[in-house]
Amino acid sequence: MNNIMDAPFVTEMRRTTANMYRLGWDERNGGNISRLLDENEVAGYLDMNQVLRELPLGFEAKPLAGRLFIVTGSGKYFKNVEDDPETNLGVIRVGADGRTAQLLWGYQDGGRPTSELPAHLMSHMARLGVDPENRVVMHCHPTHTLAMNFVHELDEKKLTHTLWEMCTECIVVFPDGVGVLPWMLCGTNEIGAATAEKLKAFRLVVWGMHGIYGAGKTMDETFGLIETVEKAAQIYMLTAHLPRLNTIQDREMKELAEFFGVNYRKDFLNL
Ligand code: 2HA
Ligand code: ZN
Repeated sequence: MNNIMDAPFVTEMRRTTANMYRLGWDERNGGNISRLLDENEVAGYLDMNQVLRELPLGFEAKPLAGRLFIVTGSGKYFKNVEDDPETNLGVIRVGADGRTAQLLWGYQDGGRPTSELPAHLMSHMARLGVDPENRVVMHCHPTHTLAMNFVHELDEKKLTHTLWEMCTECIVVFPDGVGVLPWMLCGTNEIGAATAEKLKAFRLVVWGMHGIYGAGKTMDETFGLIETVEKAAQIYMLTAHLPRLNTIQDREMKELAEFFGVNYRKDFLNL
């Protein structure tokens, strides 16, 4: 058996959480990541018959029965993942009944998966329905995106439009736009279901006055989506209080989307 510390999926989680921590997106225990693992990625690193613990999910995820995920731990700090992945991360398999998580590795201090596991697993189910290649769900608290939530209308069309206006490439990176949920209690099945519903139409969902969710095929795609929103929000926050002399026009955004061949939310432009 190979050492799981050398597994690419562990290295990727260590690097990504460290990167997000240093960007200031994941203070204290803020943020969580889950990545769906293919069985052949895990084979060779883990004995699939050795279940360390069984944890109740508190909801049903039957379509994910048997699927494997690497997930950040509840209450754990992104700051600490790099140095101690075995305490701060876990590999779980969804049980045959869809109601339990079987721990195969990690959470070695007796911990459990993120409190946002309902939002993560429901989001995986929703995204897989739209894109069978979706693998990653990521949540964090990026500073400027959050700041923008307090001074900009939390309306999907208006928020997406403002973000698209802030960087030339935004409409190309997230042509599907950004979904928005109002402030809701986090860690619940309700916010999980609401997030998953939004992720059927968007790969990005803002949780009003809390943070953001991203979903994608790879860690890079998902990180890149959130990074691009955060960059646009930063430009917005640097300029919102100043007179606006120039702006990218809607016809120019249309030109960009058409040139790069992306399927964009035409109803989010005012043409
Ligand atoms: O896990 O970010 O939304 C910490 C959070 C909850
Ligand atoms: Zn959060």
